[in-house]
Amino acid sequence: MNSYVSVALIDDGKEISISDDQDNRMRFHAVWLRDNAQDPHTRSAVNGQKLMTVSQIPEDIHVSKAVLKDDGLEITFLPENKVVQYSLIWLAGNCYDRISEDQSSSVRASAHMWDSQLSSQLPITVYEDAKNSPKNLGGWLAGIRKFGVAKMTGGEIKSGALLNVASLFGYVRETNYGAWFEVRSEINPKNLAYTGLGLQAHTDNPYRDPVPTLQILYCLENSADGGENTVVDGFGVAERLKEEAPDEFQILCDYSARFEFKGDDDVHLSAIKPMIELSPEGQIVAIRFNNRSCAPLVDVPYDQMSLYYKAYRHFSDIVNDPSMAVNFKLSPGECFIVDNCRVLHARNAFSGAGTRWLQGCYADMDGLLSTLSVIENKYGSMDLD
Ligand code: NM2
Ligand code: OGA
Ligand code: ZN
Repeated sequence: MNSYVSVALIDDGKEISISDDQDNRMRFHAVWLRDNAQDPHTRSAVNGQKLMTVSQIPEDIHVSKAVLKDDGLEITFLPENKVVQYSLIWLAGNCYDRISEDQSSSVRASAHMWDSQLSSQLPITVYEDAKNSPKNLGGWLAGIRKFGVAKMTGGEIKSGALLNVASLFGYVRETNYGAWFEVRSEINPKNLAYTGLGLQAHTDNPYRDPVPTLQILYCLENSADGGENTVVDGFGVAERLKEEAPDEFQILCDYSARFEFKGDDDVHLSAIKPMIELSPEGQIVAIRFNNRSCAPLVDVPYDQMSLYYKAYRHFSDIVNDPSMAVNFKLSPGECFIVDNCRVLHARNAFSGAGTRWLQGCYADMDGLLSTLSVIENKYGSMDLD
């Protein structure tokens, strides 16, 4: 840790500056410090939740005194005349006084992009191992955080067994398709997934807001000809589009597409969202791509429509590029999970004498990341590198 040697008030105590022996400084605003006080009147000692609202902070809040003590900082706030202790490690860990943001990557910090080379390193574990070992589970979940996809083998070959996978890390998201759904060829299919047709790589349910952020597809039988699965890193596709044609990348971010599903008489879902969604910081946060569920695009201005379609086709061509794809054929008792805001999944058409029967369910990333965080707080980082 740096050793901090001096603290100074700026602008009559509306800000402070803490300096180390190398003359590096961290500045903080009085209102930020007051809002982030850790004392039991500001935050519950029982659950860590904040007890006060921002309106309760005096508008003229300022620091009247700031004193370095061992590895802490003691601040006196006026007009409250309130004394609060801060740990310097905590302040350094939460410092927002940076010269410039690291713009090196435009995707989520935890995401490592991949292409077909991931085949040999796809995160994979055995159900019983993940169930019995928090570290094994943690490693698998960290793989999902990093690559947005993982496989699991050794599950029970039994209807509903996919729910055991979901409960390793979180909660199923029930939808109009049920808590889980049968993915097999049906006579009057309410969704093209319930046929033997091939499905271009896609994200599920872009017609839903919010979209399910995870999907599990679990194999019970796979003896038909075909029916192999493919996964593609949608962030990687978007990044490649950005490199190959920045204006095309931008137009898929700038205008909303429309997605819709009404294959069932009592369901009419629709959402107006871009195919590439960026955060306010310009990082890719979600991809929505599903040819079967695109509604007429009416939010793109007339004079931009040609470019939009050029970009949409280019994105689709990259999605279809075999150099981006990881392929596998699931066996009974095996499943894969995808980050449905990032990784696209496809299947080849299937037919013939055998049977193909998968079950699927949705779940959410918040629960998965929470479980992973709890494991990491106990055992340390689960990232391999
Ligand atoms: N199913 C499998 O998003 C989609 O419509 C893909 C979803 C029907 C739940 C298929
Ligand atoms: C789906 C889907 C793939 C498969 O159900 O959403 O994409 O392997 N299915 O059947
Ligand atoms: Zn799907």
